[in-house]
Amino acid sequence: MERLRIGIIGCGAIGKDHLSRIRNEIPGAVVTSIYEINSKVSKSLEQEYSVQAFHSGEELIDSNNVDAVVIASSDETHEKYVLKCIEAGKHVLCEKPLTPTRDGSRKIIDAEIAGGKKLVQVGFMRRYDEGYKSLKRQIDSNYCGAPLMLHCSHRNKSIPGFTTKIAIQSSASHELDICRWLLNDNYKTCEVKFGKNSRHSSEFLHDPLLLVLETAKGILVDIEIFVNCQYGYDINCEAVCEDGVLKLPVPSSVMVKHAGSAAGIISCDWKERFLQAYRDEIRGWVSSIISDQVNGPTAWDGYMVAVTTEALLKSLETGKKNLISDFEIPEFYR
Ligand code: ISE
Repeated sequence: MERLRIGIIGCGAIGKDHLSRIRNEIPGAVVTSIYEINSKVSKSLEQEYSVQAFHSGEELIDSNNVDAVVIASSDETHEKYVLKCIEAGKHVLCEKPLTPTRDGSRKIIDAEIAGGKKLVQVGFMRRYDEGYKSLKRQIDSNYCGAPLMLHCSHRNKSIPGFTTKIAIQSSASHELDICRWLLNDNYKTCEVKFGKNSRHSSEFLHDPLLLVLETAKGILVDIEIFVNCQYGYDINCEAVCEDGVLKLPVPSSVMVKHAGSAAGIISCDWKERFLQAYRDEIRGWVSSIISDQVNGPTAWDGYMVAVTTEALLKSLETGKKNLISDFEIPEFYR
């Protein structure tokens, strides 16, 4: 194969970043095709990047000029496009969450298993972040003893229009995946708690939320989701272990001492905070396809997050702690 020919479905937000990233930073790949529902955006990208703009995601997937597909369209469209890629036998990198529902992700893993070949990678890019990678190395080394608890917080400056359900399906999906990966464990129970709402929340949004989960090994994980925290994009993770504590490194910035204050800068943009992770994710995905493999987070990982999300949404409805089942990994994904 000369250069891997990639088609991107959904070029509104992160999809457009993937487009310029592949063009400027990945010599082994080229974006040949896009499908973007907004025709104005589609037209301008077609010209700017000299790509072919399709009228539907399905046509793009079927095109002979596309070897592999990136899906960055709205969450509820992921299922149909991923299933179509599996049917077409094409590798696909699907943004998180794999699907907003458990059933949708189940259909994907069933289809992938039936097809007999791993083709799906899920865009849980934090697994490529240097900070999370070194945190995992420390946990795995057992230097501080076994992990007992994880305290996490996920704060966005402000996301207009978010509901509690979307905050759990979209924002929390990163946390659910990364904690499971860090601990090499599955969740057994989960609960959603909320108390006083921020004055910046709306009638459809409890903000902040607290998710409390227990893993099969008995490790407690608490996750604060605060989507209108006002001050920046702030991601924290602390592992409390038997003999010490491990903290996710925060991105460093210049300390500015001026006019009676000393302050560092905190980014407000999640794409910027995880820039290196996104780069390495795309690079890793492209090179794994060249060797016809999936080395990153699989459809099974996406399914595990969807299962947990559904259990959290049930807890939100009932106010009770919920049991999580179905975490026996099929042989195909081992
Ligand atoms: C968004 O989709 C992301 O991926 C961000 O990392 C997350 O912080 C944000 O809450 C999501 O909506």
